[in-house]
Amino acid sequence: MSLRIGVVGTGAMGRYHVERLASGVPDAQVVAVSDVYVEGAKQVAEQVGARAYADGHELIGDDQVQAVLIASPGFTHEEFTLACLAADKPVLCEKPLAPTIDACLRVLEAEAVTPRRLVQVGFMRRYDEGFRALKATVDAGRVGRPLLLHCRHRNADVPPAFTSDMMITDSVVHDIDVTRWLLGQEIVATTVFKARPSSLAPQGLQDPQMVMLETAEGVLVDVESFVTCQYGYDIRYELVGESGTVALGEHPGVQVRAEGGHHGPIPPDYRERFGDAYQRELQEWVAGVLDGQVVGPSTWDGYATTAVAEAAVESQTKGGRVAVGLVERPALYG
Ligand code: ISE
Repeated sequence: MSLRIGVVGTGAMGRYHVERLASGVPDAQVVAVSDVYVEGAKQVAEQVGARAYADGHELIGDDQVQAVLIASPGFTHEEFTLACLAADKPVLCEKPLAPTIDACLRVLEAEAVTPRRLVQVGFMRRYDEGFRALKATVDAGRVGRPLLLHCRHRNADVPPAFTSDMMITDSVVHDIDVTRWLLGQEIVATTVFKARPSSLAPQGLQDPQMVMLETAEGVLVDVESFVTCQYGYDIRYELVGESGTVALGEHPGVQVRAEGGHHGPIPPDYRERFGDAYQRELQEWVAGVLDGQVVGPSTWDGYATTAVAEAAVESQTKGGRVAVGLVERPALYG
């Protein structure tokens, strides 16, 4: 039996997911796509034999659609996720769950009163083999009790409209999610420091920034966000425990020593670096939904991450340490 999926949004991420569903998830069938730019939706629909809609709500209401993937712009996520909940359809929503705490809380409140989870948020790093190995190492106690976590998050470049707050709400959100997932703790405070801006960054972009996170049990986390590093997409982590360290991403791929030098590949962007993770995310989501369960990153994770990101943006604009307060965790989220 295959899962009939509707994809809302056929911009870059929507197309990417449609291609991956069509080529790498045999148990999935994309039966409908939608986009406000309906010509774009029609092109994608033709490639996979799906129906095209201009309105995501019509797609969600289509009886043929059993589950929905939302890849439209972040500010539309709340309304489409709420519509999926009202229609009792499982949904994989690209990050962020929603751009504001209030919007996330509305989704949380709508889902928390239902008997089972329907919403999964697209934090795909949790599906990356390297990140899973990192977590397995920490969980097995091989480096002792975690004390510090160093995260480096560098992009070669960003689109012209990219702003300093988006460095947190679009990029660092992944590191916020990984921190909570890896350590199994909430983040209670954040402070953002600004380095002198790179002369290669667009005028007005505060790049790079250091985002400090403090967890409930006192682990200190530093996230370097550098979105115009020029040389490639570079994600590196090091967790420092009481009796050892565990690192990720220092030397990805094949390393060559030749011609008096030492060379290794650097992926150009996140789609290449996390291609396998996106694929696995889709495969596991489809398998889970067919099995009647949604177990990936939850609405609670989406809410907690946005709450930390909002606090970090406040620290970025006003300066100083900003505490993060969360509502009580509903029973549905364990
Ligand atoms: C992008 O939106 C992503 O989701 C990537 O994973 C992240 O690394 C990048 O910085 C974001 O712009």
